[in-house]
Amino acid sequence: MIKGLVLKSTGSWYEILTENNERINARLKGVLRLEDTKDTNPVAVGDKVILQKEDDGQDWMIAAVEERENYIIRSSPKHKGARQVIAANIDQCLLIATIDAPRTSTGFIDRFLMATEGFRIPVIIVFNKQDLLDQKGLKKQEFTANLYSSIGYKTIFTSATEKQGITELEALLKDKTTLIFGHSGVGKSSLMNAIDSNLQLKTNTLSRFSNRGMHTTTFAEMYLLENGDRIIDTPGVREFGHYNISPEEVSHYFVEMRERLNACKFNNCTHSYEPDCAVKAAWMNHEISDERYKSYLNIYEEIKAHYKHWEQK
Ligand SMILES: Nc1nc2c(ncn2[C@@H]2O[C@H](COP(=O)(O)OP(=O)(O)OP(=O)(O)O)[C@@H](O)[C@H]2O)c(=O)[nH]1
Ligand SMILES: [Mg+2]
Ligand SMILES: [Zn+2]
Repeated sequence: MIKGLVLKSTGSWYEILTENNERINARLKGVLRLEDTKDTNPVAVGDKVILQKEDDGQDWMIAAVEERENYIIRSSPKHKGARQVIAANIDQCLLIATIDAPRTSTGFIDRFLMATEGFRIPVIIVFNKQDLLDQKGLKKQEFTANLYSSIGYKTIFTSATEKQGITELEALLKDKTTLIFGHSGVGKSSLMNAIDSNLQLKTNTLSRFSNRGMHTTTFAEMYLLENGDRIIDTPGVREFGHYNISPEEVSHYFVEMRERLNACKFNNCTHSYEPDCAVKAAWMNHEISDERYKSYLNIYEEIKAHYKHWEQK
């Protein structure tokens, strides 16, 4: 038996880097496949696994998955409780956001941040495709970046095509395992290519992102850069849901709310109609932005409606 690190998962087989530095393909042992789990994928990129030879003595299979330090999970609005583990054991995330082509909404950013806040995984918000912005777009970019830098998230500005901000981005990856995430077409693979030209990842060949349904990257995959840094490229997602979080818990995943929760009069405060609410008071004092407070209420209502819907079934 040897240990390995999952570099890629296609659902039916896994690409693994073994402790002997060999790249092998392995399948999942039957019992793991059948295990009672809500996850659509029991093994994800970044997982540390134990490998064993199949009965034929030839092929490898994954016999066990080591406990995860952390993971990014996304749940499906269609199937109650079905969850997809995007990656495990990561040091930080780059959330690639674009103001235009395609537009990344603050609601999408907030939902992604909820996925990382549970484990306190650091997130850097990267505003890519700067080169496409006019004065108005640049203003909007600055405003949006401010919403997040003011609550402690690092923000940087890049252009993969014009090679702007790439050195800064590269420095942030040093000695880390970084997950790169965002809508399809924001330039995730392009940024990785700009950082390391040896990668030559497939990118959308259209000069300007137009087709919303297009996904150029189809599976999450970890790449080992020459300098030892690791980056996980992921396929773009359209939506990000959290249906495993109860409505009352939502504010625990908003950093600027989390630190104020103890000051609310009621410990199950939903920060909407209750008296003596520290979150609402902070919002009224402009210490919490309109955008984030509104976003909180939207997500709270969405999750509440979802819970009701399933309770009635
Ligand atoms: N103008 C401009 N175009 C960019 C920039 N970064 C990427 N693009 C273009 O945007 C398109 C999409 O880039 P990709 O790197 O394939 O996007 P992706 O995020 O990997 O998309 P998926 O793999 O589908 O999730 C390509 O045509 C890139 O050339 C940028 O900074 N500026
Ligand atoms: Mg891609
Ligand atoms: Zn409150």
